[in-house]
Amino acid sequence: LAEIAAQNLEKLLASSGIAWQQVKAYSDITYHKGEGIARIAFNRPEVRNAFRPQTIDQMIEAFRDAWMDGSIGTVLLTGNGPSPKDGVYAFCSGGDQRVRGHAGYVDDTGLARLNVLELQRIIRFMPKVVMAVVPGWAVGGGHSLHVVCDLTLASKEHAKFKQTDPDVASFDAGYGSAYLARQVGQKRARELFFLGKVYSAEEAFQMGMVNAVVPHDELEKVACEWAKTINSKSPTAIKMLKYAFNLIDDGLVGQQIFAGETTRLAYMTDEAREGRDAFVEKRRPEFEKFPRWP
Ligand code: S0N
Repeated sequence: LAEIAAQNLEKLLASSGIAWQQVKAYSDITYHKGEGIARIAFNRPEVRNAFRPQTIDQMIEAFRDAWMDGSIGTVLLTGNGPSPKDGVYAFCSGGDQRVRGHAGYVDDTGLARLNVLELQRIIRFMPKVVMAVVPGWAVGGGHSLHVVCDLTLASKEHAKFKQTDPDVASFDAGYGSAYLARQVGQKRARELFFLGKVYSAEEAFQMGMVNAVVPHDELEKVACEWAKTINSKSPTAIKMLKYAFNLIDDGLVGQQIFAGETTRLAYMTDEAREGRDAFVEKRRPEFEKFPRWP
């Protein structure tokens, strides 16, 4: 099975047309970079790419690396596959129910965790575009991850969207539900969670939670084309737009992030240099030299 999974991955990576370089070998994910794009993928296709605490720890490490790497403009979040057992594709089927304890998902040390929420915040707050590339099932916490991504591309033939949270007595009461309602409207979001129906890529597109439906064999290629287009644009403009889109839903944290970046831009002005230099040189700052822009 491991050999089949490895062959599937090789085929998948080749289909993008990018000469990917593996960044680091992990047990539960794969992480590659190429041409300004980071590709981070769940790699447990035999369980529909369900995540356990270490899966998310590895994701967080990869995402933080992509965040800090100035050569990376766009991150693709996807799920490797298909399953070597039955040929079914998955983006992610949410928390691994086999390691769920009384207070979260239990890691190797016995600690119960909900660290997927930290991953959601990284996707939301990082200054780069994160695109969910959905080749198959996006379910439960996996569905919420696609919701929190900036963009979603879905396989025409195999992508399926479903919210099972209430079936297993868990609930993402943050971005997974409330922000989903921003995307698809209150009635549709409530339907998704209250009924737990399965939606095709086309239905998800019609609802407004998928940007494009792509023939399965072209999914990785199209995702990389979109990423290259995004990467060709002004990084500052893209970053500020992402934070502007986030701001209204993220309250004071959204304001803090947007404002922090305006501070960075202000630091780059002569006016800010004058403030710093005057302090260091123990003199009065000559702010009168600078215009009050209308
Ligand atoms: C994905 C589904 C619909 C696919 O159905 P299909 O194709 O019929 O496959 P199956 O035969 O069901 O599955 C194949 C094998 O994969 C295993 N498997 C699938 N999903 C999981 C999973 N999530 N955990 C563990 N194993 C999984 C199957 O058991 C099967 O294995 P074998 O071959 O050994 O029999 C279907 O599989 C499905 O419905 N899966 C479960 C989806 C689900 O309920 N996920 C959990 C939902 N909840 C969360 O994700 C919560 C996330 C979270 O952490 C959180 C976040 C914010 C706030 C709170 C929480 C919180 O947890 O409380």
